[in-house]
Amino acid sequence: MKETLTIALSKGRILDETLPFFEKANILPLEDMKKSRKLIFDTNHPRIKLVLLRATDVPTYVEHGVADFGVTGKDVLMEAGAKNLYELLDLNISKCRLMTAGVVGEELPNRRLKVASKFSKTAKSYFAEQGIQADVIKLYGAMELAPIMGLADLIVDIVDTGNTLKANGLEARDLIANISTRLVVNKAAYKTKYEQIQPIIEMLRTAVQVEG
Ligand code: PRT
Ligand code: MG
Repeated sequence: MKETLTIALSKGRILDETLPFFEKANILPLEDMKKSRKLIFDTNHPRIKLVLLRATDVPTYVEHGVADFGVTGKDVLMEAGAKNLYELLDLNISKCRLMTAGVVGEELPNRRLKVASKFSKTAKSYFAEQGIQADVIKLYGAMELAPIMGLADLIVDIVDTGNTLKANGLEARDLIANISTRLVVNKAAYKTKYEQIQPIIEMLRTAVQVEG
């Protein structure tokens, strides 16, 4: 018997680029996901449902197998450290960079560094790999404030144009990772529902824009 497959999408900025992407792959929600207040959507495929989650919750739903697939940023996946899923495709959308940043022209102090970030686990392992002693302070937003207010010497944040950093007197320093949106699948579902899952992967694969 064929089962329903559930794909968890990330709300917000990623959704804006995910919807045209899914359209190209011919997976179409039956309602406007950006206007509706619903969280579960039927699609033009009777056995494919879409659910709308906060980006950081997508790995959790996929790891627990309540969503078969998930679409979220590499930054979110790195921070979640999720092990019960496979990363299948780079959708090549919502591209940005995860970087360290500090106050323009300011040298780093000669002591253990203070680093503020929403990506606290990623930041910790990055500085450990670099052999740099650092205490990481977890924040939930407005990271740009931390160096200005003296809470931290550096932040770890997402940079696209660099305008946000610049507007706050900060500059990007080191690249931690290039980020884009990924398609992930629950490990068990990948095995048990393989025949149903494979055609969906193919539909999405054909929609991936390869940049020349
Ligand atoms: O905002 P909220 O806390 O509710 O959720 P969220 O931040 O998780 O969601 P959302 O909708 O902001 O989407 C975030 C995801 O989009 C990230 O996980 C990335 O994978 C991806 N992405 C791509 C970005 C950016 N580009 C981006 N520029 N996420 C955030 N930014 C922010 C960044 O945090 C900084 O404030 O934009 C600012 C930097 O942009 P520039 O152009 O000024 O450098
Ligand atoms: Mg945001």
